[in-house]
Amino acid sequence: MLNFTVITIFPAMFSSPLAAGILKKAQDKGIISVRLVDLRDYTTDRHRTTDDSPYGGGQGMVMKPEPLIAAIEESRKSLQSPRVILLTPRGKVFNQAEAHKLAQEKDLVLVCGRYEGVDERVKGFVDDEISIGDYTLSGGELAAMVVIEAVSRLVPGVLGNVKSSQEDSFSDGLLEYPQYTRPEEYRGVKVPEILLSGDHERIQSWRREMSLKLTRARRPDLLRTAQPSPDERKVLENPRAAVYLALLHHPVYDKNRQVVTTAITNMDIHDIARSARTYGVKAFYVVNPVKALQKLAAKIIDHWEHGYGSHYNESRKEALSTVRLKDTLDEVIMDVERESGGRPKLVVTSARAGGQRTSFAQLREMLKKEPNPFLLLLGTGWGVTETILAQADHALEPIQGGTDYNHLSVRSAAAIILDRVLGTAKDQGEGL
Ligand code: JD8
Repeated sequence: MLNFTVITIFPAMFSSPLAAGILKKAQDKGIISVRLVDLRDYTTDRHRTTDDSPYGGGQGMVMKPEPLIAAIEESRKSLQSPRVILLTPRGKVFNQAEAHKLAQEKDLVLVCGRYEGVDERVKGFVDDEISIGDYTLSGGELAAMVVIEAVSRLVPGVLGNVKSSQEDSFSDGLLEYPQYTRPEEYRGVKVPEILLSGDHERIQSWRREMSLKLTRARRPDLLRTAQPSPDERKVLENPRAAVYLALLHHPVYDKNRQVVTTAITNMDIHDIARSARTYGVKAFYVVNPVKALQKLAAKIIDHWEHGYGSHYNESRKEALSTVRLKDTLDEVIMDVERESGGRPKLVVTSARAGGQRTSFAQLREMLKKEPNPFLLLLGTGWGVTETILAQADHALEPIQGGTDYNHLSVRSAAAIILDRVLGTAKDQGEGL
């Protein structure tokens, strides 16, 4: 049982919506009740005034505090522990999760303003402020009605069966799949074959797929909260060029611009491997021609892939299985070509400014359009040599932090680059 109390100067606005359909039935069954409180009954002057002109001037009228607060205090006295909610465009935007929370309450008091809104001091007498969305209404009444309907549907017994509220749009965070009824063909448009098949398992998975695809197309923001399963993510995946990553230890510059070979570091291998695995990089090449260093790296990897470490930490093992040791960049290119069948586009990353640079957004777009794999090259030391730069198809724009200090570790740069190129944060596109 959930009781709504509505404080308003227009109780009549609620009559017809409450006198039809599900809400009428729910009241008849005694599962919800709605008490309409006429704010004018809490005025004290003979004109029953609820508004007044604003201090400081300006157009329109403001709801006086006294009648509103008298009505709220009366409700608090007569009810056990009601939740008092002011409907206002400044409130927290109402959604299905909020509706679920409110459906747990016993008594909800909905306070409706009009005109230019309520005197600021009323806000100290309410528990919550709610808005139903970013558009302008003339008062809180229709907003209150929306809250009453959305919340009532979630009160046990209001909907015929328990299932229908769980099958709703938003209950699983996705948009509804397409619905059809008779006739089988209407003005040349047929009902999808599968819905006539009687195969309920296939129908269910078709509907789920439709929901996911529709949600991606219309409301990609919802996909984030819906958390589709790995199988469902597959359904939504956009084909994208394969991305490989290489950490180049030779040829690179030292700080005096001498061409050198840098040492392999344990932490670079581990951390970049984990980043690579996280962002779906096909393989992470560590390029170093010094056999002794390669041996050391191989030993580290073997420990985590096959040795004691493989049992100790499964996810580390999974990440390190993407690591491949090579002598030279040419060998890497050949290996990528062997595996993927296409010559990789070479993308260098460099902290140095200048030259024709490809932006991160441009690279993201290229990955969607180009059939060839991409090889992202990370330099160690003081960066890749001019020779390598000349070989590259693209030079990525440098990562900039907006200060004069520019000394990211290669591990950090790798993570930032991978996120910018392959990440799926809210403003990076698709939505998954
Ligand atoms: C309460 C007065 C109108 C508000 C001038 C004309 C909710 N999602 C929503 N949009 N609008 C409201 C809402 C509007 C209201 C009142 C709720 C009381 N107005 C005023 C201030 C600016 N307009 C709402 N919930």
